Amino acid sequence: MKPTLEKLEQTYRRPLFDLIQESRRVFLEFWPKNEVQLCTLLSVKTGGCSEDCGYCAQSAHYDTGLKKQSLMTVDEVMPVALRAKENGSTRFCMGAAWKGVREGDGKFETMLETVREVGKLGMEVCVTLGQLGDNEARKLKEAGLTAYNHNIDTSPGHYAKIVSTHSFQDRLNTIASVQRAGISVCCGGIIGMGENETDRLRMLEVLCSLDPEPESVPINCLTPIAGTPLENTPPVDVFELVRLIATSRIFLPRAKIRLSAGRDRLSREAQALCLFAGANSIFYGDKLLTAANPGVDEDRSLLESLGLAPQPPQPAQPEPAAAA
Ligand code: SAM
Ligand code: DTB
Ligand code: SF4
Repeated sequence: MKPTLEKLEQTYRRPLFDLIQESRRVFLEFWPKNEVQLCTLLSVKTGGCSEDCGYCAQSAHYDTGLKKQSLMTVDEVMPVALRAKENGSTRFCMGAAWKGVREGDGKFETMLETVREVGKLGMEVCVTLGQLGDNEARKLKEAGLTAYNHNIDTSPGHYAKIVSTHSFQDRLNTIASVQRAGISVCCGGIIGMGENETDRLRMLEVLCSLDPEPESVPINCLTPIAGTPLENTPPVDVFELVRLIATSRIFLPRAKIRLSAGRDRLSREAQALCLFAGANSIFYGDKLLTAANPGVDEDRSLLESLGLAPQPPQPAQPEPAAAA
C-alpha cells in the first residue's frame, strides 16, 4: 500500500484508542497473536567510523569514550550466535561501524564467511555494514544472508541536519542494491532527533514506497550518547511512539515492526502498549550494539506477565541434495 502523506496524517491523528483498535485488527489479520520475535544484536566491528551521524556512539567525529574493536573473526562470533539461539532468538543481526564495504576487501570476505557459518545455526541472519553496491549485495545473498539492515533514519528533509558525510539518496541507493540481489530489506529509523511528527510520517511515507516493501521495520527511540551533538535531546512522548508504531502496522501489515533502541527508558506498561499496537519483535540481550538494553531476565519477565511467547524457531530447511 502506498499511502499519501495526507492519508498517513489522517490515520496517525485519530483518537488514540481508535487508532490502536485498527492497528490491532490489522495485526491479528496478518500475524499469529501473542508472539514476539526475539532478535540478538552483535557489534562485530566497533567504533572509529568515518561518518558523522549525529546520534551515533561509533562515529570517529565525536569523543564518546567508546572502546574501539576491530572486526571479529568467525571463531569469535560463533559462540555468541550459538548462545543467542539457545536463549530463544530466531534472528541474529551483526553490525559493523563502517561507511561501507567493497568486495575484494579481506574484511568483506570475513563477513561473508561469518554469514555462511551463522546461517548454519538455523536462525535468520541479518547484517548492517553501511553502503553496498550490487556486487557486494549479490555475494551476501549467495552466502545465505536473510536480510540487510540499512535505515533511512528520518525524513528526507531532516536527514542533512543529522548527517553530512553521506546523503539520504546514498541510503536509498544501497537499499536498491539489496533489493536487486533479492535480499529482504530491514529499514526503519530513529525518533527523538529533533524532528517533528510530520517528519516521522514523511519517513514512513518513504518506507511504504519501497518496492518490495521492507520485510522488517525497526523503530528506534534515540538513545542519547554523551559526546554526540544529540546528547541533550529530550525523550519522545510515549504516545507519539505508539501512534507511529500503530500507523506503521496499518500501512505495512506484513512487516515485522521492531521495537528497537530506547526500550531501557520505557516502562513495562509503555512497552506493552507498543506491542499491543502492533510491534512484534524486540532486540533481546543486555546490549544493543554499544548501548544498554533491558536485561534478559527483565524481558523474560515482561513477556511472561503479558502472556507473550517468543516466536518459535523455524523448522530446519533440508540440505540441498548433492549433485549426482
Ligand atoms: N554503519 C551502519 C549503518 O549506518 O547503517 C550500521 C550500524 S548503525 C549503528 C545501525 C543503526 O542503528 C542506525 O542506522 C540507527 O538507526 C541505529 N542507531 C545508531 N545509534 C543509535 C542511537 N544512539 N539511538 C538509536 N538508534 C541508533
Ligand atoms: C536498528 O535499527 N537498531 C539496531 C539495529 N538496527 C542494528 C541498532 C541500535 C543501536 C543503538 C545504539 C547502540 O547500541 O550503539
Ligand atoms: Fe554510526 Fe553507521 Fe553512521 Fe558509522 S555510518 S557513524 S556506524 S550510524
